[in-house]
Amino acid sequence: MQIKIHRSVLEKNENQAEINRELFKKRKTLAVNVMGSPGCGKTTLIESLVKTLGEKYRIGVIEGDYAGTVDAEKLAAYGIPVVQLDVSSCHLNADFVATGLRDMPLDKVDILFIENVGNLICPAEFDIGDLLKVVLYSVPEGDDKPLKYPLMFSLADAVVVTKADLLPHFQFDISKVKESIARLNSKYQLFEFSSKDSESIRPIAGFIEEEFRRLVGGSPEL
Ligand SMILES: Nc1nc2c(ncn2[C@@H]2O[C@H](COP(=O)(O)OP(=O)(O)OP(=O)(O)O)[C@@H](O)[C@H]2O)c(=O)[nH]1
Ligand SMILES: [Mg+2]
Repeated sequence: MQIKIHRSVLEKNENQAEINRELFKKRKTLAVNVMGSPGCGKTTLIESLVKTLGEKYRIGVIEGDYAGTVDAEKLAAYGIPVVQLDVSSCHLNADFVATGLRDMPLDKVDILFIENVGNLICPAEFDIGDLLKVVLYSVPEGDDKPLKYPLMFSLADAVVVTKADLLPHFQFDISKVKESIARLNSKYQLFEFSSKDSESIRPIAGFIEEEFRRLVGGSPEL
């Protein structure tokens, strides 16, 4: 009798994700998976973090995009290493990230932001081996999204409510959002961010610094 075993796509992905995670730990690079729907403000937040953390930490970016290099070009303008991945799919996977890492000088990068493809479903299902998951959620999307996309919100280490300057113009109840996420996730932290308020990046940058110390240890090697 012959038994054929097919490994699932997700199992194969898990294995590569663990390899990526070990590499990040070994190189002392905090890999941050930045997820959220299209246009929620992922690139804007990364840009703001590059400006805030860039003097103290060596930052790199992997840009996963379905098409185009607009975001990669915007971030490369800061003189940091940027690798573009043309994903042709609705999410990054661990294999693809591993391919991108071949062009990323990890031993010279303290914090690696990985901008996932804009989507609230698939990126949650495919572990890429990151050490930290930051989920962005913009005010115009409405306050019911944790109920509709629970997996994404259940995995988040931090949820950033973006475009907070638009709160007066939309029906968006922050306390309702907090309650919905708390039912899914007991460890997450919530932040509000607006690109119009330069101070709003500080608590988020502080959180990333704390996680850098906790997860990869020590201080940056600048
Ligand atoms: N009012 C307001 N607009 C914002 C804010 N953050 C981002 N935007 C705008 O929202 C649009 C999308 O921002 P991006 O940062 O490109 O969003 P993204 O999530 O990277 O988009 P994709 O990569 O296409 O999924 C741009 O026009 C930004 O200027 C904010 O805090 N307030
Ligand atoms: Mg973007």
